[in-house]
Amino acid sequence: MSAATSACARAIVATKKTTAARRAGKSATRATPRSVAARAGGAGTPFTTWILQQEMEEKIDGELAVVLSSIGLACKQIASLVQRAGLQGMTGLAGETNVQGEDQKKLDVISNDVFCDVLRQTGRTGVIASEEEDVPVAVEETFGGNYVVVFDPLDGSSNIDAAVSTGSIWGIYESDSTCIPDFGTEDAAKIEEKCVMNVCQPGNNLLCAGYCMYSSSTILVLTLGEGVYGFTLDPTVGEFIMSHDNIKVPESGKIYSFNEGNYDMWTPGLKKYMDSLKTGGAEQGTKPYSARYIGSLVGDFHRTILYGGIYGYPGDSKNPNGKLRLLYECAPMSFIAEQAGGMGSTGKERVLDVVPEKFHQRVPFFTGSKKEVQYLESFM
Ligand code: FDP
Repeated sequence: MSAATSACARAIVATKKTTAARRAGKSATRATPRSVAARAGGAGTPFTTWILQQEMEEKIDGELAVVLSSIGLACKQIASLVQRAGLQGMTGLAGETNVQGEDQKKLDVISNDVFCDVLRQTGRTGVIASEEEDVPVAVEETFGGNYVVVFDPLDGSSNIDAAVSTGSIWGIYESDSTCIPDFGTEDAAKIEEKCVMNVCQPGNNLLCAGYCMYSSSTILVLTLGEGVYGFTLDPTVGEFIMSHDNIKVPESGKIYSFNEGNYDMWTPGLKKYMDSLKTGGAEQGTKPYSARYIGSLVGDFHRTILYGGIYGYPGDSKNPNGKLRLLYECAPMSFIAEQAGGMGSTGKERVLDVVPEKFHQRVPFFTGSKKEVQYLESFM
């Protein structure tokens, strides 16, 4: 590790501390003035109004407000593309594979362009990092703010051709000033190194995490570290409207969502856990759990936080770290799950505590109701 890189690494740990302190300070010291309480949004509040309210209440700054509204715009554009995909020849493969060796669908590529374009155009993002890109990219046109945005523009895309639910997932971090690329003096390799350092932050540093589900409704769910809010797209006015005020995941729930086709490759402990669900789980002798698996993380996660239960993508003998990516899938979903009163775990530790070693790192992932995730952990 070069001297500059270690400086970045140290700076990022410092960022983590200041972010946590800021969060703690905010909730400890900020009283809610009466005028703010009167303005505070609930069900029926448009997303753009809600963002402005968060800014007025100093939960976010103006730069982050711009980034959030641009993500809302990207989600609307992708929702529209997903809906018309079958009619406009946007189903099927793009003919390329991404750095992880996965075949890219046409809509993967188009959705990635949509996300990258809106984020660049805000001028408030310093680094953007996508599942579909080999490495994180520095944004040259930054003129304010320097947020780091990690995203999976279209998750669950193997479902697209059958018109089954898909979604976008994102996480937003603060960048550290010592890791901001200098286009005037630094070469491409140095800039790339700084971008990777900026992106490889633990989920504990997340300022915002969210997803948008493209299904029978288009639903955008996010957290800024103080509760979880859901907004449903009203197609008649083209605006997300708050439909889920302060989502809380039930403490337990008898639904499990795993790709059980991998059973034979699982560890004996995990197999034992899975078998136990069929005879009542923690309360043996009671009714068996129900299996629900779409194979689209956003859809499966959304159902899990609303109905309770557990979603899991474990490691197995072929892929010890499972399939899901830490930075733009597991960490954002864990932040949301925790903010809703649930958990996000690798089976052995809290996902938000995992410090990424590389950009496309995978981790085993279990999330949902607290009691269900704790019960799973007791087998691991
Ligand atoms: P996809 O490959 O279709 O993009 O993250 C990838 C993901 O979907 C998740 O959305 C989904 O939960 C999982 O993979 C499904 O994987 P399996 O087909 O192995 O179950």
